[in-house]
Amino acid sequence: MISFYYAKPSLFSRPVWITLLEKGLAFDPIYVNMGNGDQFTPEFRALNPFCRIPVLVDDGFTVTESQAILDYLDIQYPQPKLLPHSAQAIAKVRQVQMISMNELVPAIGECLMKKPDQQVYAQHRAMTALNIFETLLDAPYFGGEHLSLADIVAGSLVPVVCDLGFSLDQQPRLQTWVHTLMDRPTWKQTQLSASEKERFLRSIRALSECGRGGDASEPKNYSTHPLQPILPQQ
Ligand SMILES: N[C@@H](CCC(=O)N[C@@H](CS)C(=O)NCC(=O)O)C(=O)O
Repeated sequence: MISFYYAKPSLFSRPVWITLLEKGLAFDPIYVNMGNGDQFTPEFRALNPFCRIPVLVDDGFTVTESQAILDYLDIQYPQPKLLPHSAQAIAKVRQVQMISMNELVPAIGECLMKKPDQQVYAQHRAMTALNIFETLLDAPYFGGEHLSLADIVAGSLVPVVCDLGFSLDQQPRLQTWVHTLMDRPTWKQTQLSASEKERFLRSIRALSECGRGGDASEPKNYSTHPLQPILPQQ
């Protein structure tokens, strides 16, 4: 049996969640309430000493790091295959995954935190990623006819970028692609509700105002943090 340790919202958990659903796998979702500090318990630390989600445990085998989990799932459970075979196609999927994780995730974080000195670079970073995606897209998906890990990873982030006020008017193919993904049952099932989204944004704003956040390596203990009640609950 697969155990999936996740949170909602979590930009890193959602691609794993979508992948489990796209493959039709049975799994046990274990919610890690980061507002309560669940990630710091000895039990969770034993799974991931970095105290981060997502974590996947499959029949006693533990994998951390979202992108490693995606590779594991696609090789261990190849139906439907989400990684292509040719060198060029794999390079393209990886390029989209890496740009998503290395450029879009920090850009989203910087835009959310609204630190004045970071805004111009964050916006430039996000726009550059969107423009590259527009040129790489081979409709309907990055890999043409078939959904791939590129769509799952970028498709968990680009809608967030749109929520932050970025327009896709200059990226028409990407705009159609976002609509195509949002229509898939797996995107609908893993989408934040309006109230979850609002709570998330409030918690980020509050963290920003009290000068915390922005550095995921900073040791935190949310269990004693005064903002804990407004962090998302499940
Ligand atoms: N590189 C990791 C990043 C995971 C990560 O940073 N997860 C965040 C939640 S989205 C986390 O667990 N943070 C714990 C904390 O802030 O205490 C991955 O891709 O899985």
